[in-house]
Amino acid sequence: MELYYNQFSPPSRAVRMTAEYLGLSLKLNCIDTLKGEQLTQEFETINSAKKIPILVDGDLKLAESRAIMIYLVDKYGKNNSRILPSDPCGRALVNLALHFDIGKLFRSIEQYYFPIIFKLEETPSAERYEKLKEAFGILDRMVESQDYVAGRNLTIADISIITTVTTAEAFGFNIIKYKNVMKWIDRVKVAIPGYKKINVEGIEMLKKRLSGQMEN
Ligand SMILES: N[C@@H](CCC(=O)N[C@@H](CS)C(=O)NCC(=O)O)C(=O)O
Repeated sequence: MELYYNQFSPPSRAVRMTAEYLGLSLKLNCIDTLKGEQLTQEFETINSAKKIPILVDGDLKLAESRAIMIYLVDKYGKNNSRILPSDPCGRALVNLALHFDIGKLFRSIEQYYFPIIFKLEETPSAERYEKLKEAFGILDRMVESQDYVAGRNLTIADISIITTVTTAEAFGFNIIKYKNVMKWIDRVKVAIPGYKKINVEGIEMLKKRLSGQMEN
């Protein structure tokens, strides 16, 4: 199985940590999106949307990190019903958290920070900042009365959301006042195999790249 990825990319890191959790080995092909390597014709034949991550497993070329994570557990994760429950109720809660991540949390981070990072707007949007804080408020309440985002166990939703949250932090978002999120981070980072090698190293590289970019 091959993964087209980048260490800076939060969804790529989520897929890699899921594979690590399942004990799967992936052939890693690094795509430098800042150099536009995802825009080549060769890459377009793998993913017409020109985005990473992409998993190639035989004839299957699969985009969207959350779809990839579900596929990996469904196909290769025998006896891993904890990380993605097979009962409808448990799975619904994981789906809920994954949809919250892509539709609200990651989206609000992207909408607030990308114009600042890529210098597209002169003034940061106060309205989008409120939306970002609202999303973190929802996450904080999600982990107020349960240890993980979808219940009592670590699931792929935690793996996806931890990459989103740590990316927001790298962009400069202050998460300290979200007390339940802070406690959840401490639980999640020790529960995910390969967290340090994959997520921490990726975040450190991202921070270095961002500070270089800020200096330009
Ligand atoms: N929802 C997608 C997001 C994919 C995505 O936006 N990938 C970024 C890197 S994190 C990318 O490939 N950007 C290159 C571009 O937009 O040209 C997922 O979770 O896989």
